[in-house]
Amino acid sequence: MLKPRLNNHRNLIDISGIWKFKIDKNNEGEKKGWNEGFSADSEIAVPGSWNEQLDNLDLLHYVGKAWYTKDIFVPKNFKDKKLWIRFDSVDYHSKVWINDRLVGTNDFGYLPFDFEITEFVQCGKENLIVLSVDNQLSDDTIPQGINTHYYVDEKRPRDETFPAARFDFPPNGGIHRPVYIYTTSLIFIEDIAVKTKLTGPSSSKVLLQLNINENISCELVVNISDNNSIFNEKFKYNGNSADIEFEVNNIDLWGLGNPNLYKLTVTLFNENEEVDSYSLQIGFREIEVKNKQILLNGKPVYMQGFGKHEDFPVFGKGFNYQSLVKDFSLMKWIKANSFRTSHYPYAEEVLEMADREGFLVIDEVPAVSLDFRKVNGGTLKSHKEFTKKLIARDKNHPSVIAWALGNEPNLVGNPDYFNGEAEKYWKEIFQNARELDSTRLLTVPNCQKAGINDPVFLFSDFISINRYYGWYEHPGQIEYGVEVLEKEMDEIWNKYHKPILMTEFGTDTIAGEHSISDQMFTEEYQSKFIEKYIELLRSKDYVIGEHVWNFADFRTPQHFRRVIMNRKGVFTRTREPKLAAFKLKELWSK
Ligand code: BDP
Repeated sequence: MLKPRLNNHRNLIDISGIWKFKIDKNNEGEKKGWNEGFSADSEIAVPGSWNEQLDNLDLLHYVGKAWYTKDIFVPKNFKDKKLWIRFDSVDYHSKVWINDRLVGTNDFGYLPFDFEITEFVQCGKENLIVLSVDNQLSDDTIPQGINTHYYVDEKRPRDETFPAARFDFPPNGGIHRPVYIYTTSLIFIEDIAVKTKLTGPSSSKVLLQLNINENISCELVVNISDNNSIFNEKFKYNGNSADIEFEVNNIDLWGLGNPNLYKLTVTLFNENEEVDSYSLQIGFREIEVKNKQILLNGKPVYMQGFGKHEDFPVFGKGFNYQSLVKDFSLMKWIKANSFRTSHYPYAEEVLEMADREGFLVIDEVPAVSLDFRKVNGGTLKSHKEFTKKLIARDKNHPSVIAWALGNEPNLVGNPDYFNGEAEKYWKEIFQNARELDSTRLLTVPNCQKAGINDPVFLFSDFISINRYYGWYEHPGQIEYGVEVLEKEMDEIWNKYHKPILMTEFGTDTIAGEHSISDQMFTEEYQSKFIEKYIELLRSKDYVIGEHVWNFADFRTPQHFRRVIMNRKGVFTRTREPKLAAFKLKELWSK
């Protein structure tokens, strides 16, 4: 489904705000009929994680079930339309009832889901919405979950975190992005996919793939404009999907520093009556890998930027416009030109801003630290489905240049990872993604424990590596770490002949700690580590970019390795700069 928008044919109400909330530690809500309504423990802000809002309920580390409810007034004039509810993301599993009737379930966090609710709501009245949410992950969810007893079975009790997680960020729960009620006409445009292919320095082929909700014969008007209309034509078609191809001329390409965008509007006519229209921003650009380089519109680009997280005090993983604006403003200040949505899809508003500001984005499927001892048919199925949903949501963003189909598989360093099964798995995951989108690049950031024989390298368009020599390995020895890294990078290049992006490198740094000697955790150590790594990366012509880990400090599950947060941020969690921020600004301004 397309992102809901307000126009002459579509209504839209944002029903975020204050909802009622109840914890369901014993998973008894459904048995007790909470879907019919319940007496709440508390109120809660939506969007937002439940973890940092409700200290009186002690939810900071809570994993399990919780319930949300709200009475929503649906106006009379929504009658005679199709009505929908949309959650931009709920983490993780959720189930939705309206007026005590089950509307649907969703098992994919970090991504939007819509349910048609025309038959469920009463217009001109209050309607009771109830939602149950469960943030317990399992072997076959993406990302995979873990239970504390696994650590014992796996004989790695010292890895145990609380809450248990296979990754280095907390498995927060809640309604993390806005919730909408919206309408469409009875006949409406379900989806628009825009594919462009440059045919010259200022011309492009355009392939529009449209889905209409019904099999009809009708007319479509396609308009593309900036200030002036550059294309306007009528097309006739039959059925419920249409492929329309045409060429546009005199266009300005989308690129770094000049993110030219155009407004595409599709208007749908049925029996000469206008029944729907939808507009979205598009850009014309081309991305490819050639020999040692990555080319944007035929010219080499070097990526400088960050791996990030959606994480902010109190909001947790909840979307908020303030940190969206703040993070882009800091990225512009520091002269970053790109980032990775580590380790999951970010809010669509982030990609829209990247489109407008001209940032390159590597958009990540949350298959983070897949443990192949626990990978099963269900994991593969969820992974493919997740990829499909992500591409369906983000396919029209010019800023998205690549899909990261996971991050650091085999972080546990299991030797069986190399027995051929994982290779088969990744082959299928990459093939699936290529069939869904042949216009973007594919990669999976690799960890040191999977090493240079990681099967993800075989299928990637460019190689992504996360390395911490001088931190986890060879602690305190930056120069030696850089030597080890250089050897390994040369080896990777010689083996695969694919350009390399450094997707993670960094050191935990406590803002305010200083030292004249190389001393881990100080601001000077982080700054020097980053400088030395960048010096090496820039000396290699097969390196296509550097993404520092991380943009900002972020909360983690509890473990003796972490003092509340992962402190590898160049900015603190509240976005104050550390010394390294100034170093990066200097290096990235060159
Ligand atoms: C890598 C992971 C990332 C971690 C980081 C670290 O990709 O999620 O936060 O290392 O340890 O393993 O700081």
